Amino acid sequence: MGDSRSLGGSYLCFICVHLWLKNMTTDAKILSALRANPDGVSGAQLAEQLEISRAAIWSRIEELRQVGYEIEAEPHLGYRLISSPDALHADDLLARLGKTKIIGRDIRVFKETTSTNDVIEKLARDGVKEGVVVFAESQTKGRGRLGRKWISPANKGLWFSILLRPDMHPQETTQLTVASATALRRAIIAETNLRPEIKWPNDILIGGKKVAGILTELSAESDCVKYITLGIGVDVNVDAHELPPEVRKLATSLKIESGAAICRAELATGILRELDRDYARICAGKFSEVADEWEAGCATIGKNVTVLMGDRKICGRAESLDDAGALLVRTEHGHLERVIGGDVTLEK
Ligand code: BT5
Repeated sequence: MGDSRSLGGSYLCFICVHLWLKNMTTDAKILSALRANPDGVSGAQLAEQLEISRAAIWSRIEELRQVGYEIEAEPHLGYRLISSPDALHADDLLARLGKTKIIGRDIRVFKETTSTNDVIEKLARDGVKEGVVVFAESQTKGRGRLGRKWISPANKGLWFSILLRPDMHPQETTQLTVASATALRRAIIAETNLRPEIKWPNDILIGGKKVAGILTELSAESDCVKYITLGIGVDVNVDAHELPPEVRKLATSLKIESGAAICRAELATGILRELDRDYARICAGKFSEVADEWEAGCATIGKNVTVLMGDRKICGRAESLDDAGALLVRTEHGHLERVIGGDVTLEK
């Protein structure tokens, strides 16, 4: 009984991997095979695995070299990946990401867009399935909340958006911002030796300065979410001089904090993997698990805060999150206020 269950499991797993490989482009499959075989893989093996001719493999390898992949070819060892370019490539991101449930099963990279959230909105209206991720090397109209500007220096950060179609009420969507913050924090910790903190609802801070922001935009009909555009900006290799002075005071980057440039593709796929995990937890009704982790990594809980919501101002102590991801603030008069948006300032 035990045996047949586990056989069934591995068979299903084999089908999943097979489908995942089938959906990959030839370049993604080649990069995936090169990464899996750091000592080299022969043209014949690649040709057999990918079911195309050796000449076709050679011509794809040439094209990968043209876009900056350093691939060595040795008569006995075959092809070996020596280095990858810093530029983001959809095929490479797919190959590095491996299999995920939803997030990242379709990845698109643009050299420049207005805002990656705009591109996702168009894809959403065209009926594209959830999970598609759009990266841009630069944005001409990157935006934050309430029409604020998001500075996106070219080739230096991760500026990307994800299309989600969760089965949830519009009031619950703060859960997704909370989940994104926990996923971002985990991925940054895994990729660097830094200790980022979360500031409710959408900031990741290092040493009190902002290193990443999240913009969750919602399209809803009556009581139902049609789709969510989850936009994430991470200052990866941004140098201080690339930010305008007013932003420089409040912002930092992973490179500034760690003193070394970070591989953007590795960080990007780390974030997508973590997001996929947290999105699955939320869809399975396990938001409380995510919320516990969020509270453990959060700079807001237990602090005295001032919250500005339009022209309303709430002062008090941030106590916890509720089931929908709203922040519960105990005011100086002892009332518990439920905060679902606005700007939070941490008081010293
Ligand atoms: C945010 O808004 O923090 C959400 C940022 C989301 C950006 C991503 S990039 C991909 C996707 N496409 C988009 O167009 N947007 C998303 P908010 O909490 O309103 O913070 C905005 C404020 O952060 C600005 O007013 C500046 O003070 C500051 N800021 C702007 N650019 C920054 C940067 N690169 N790094 C850190 N802080 C920045």
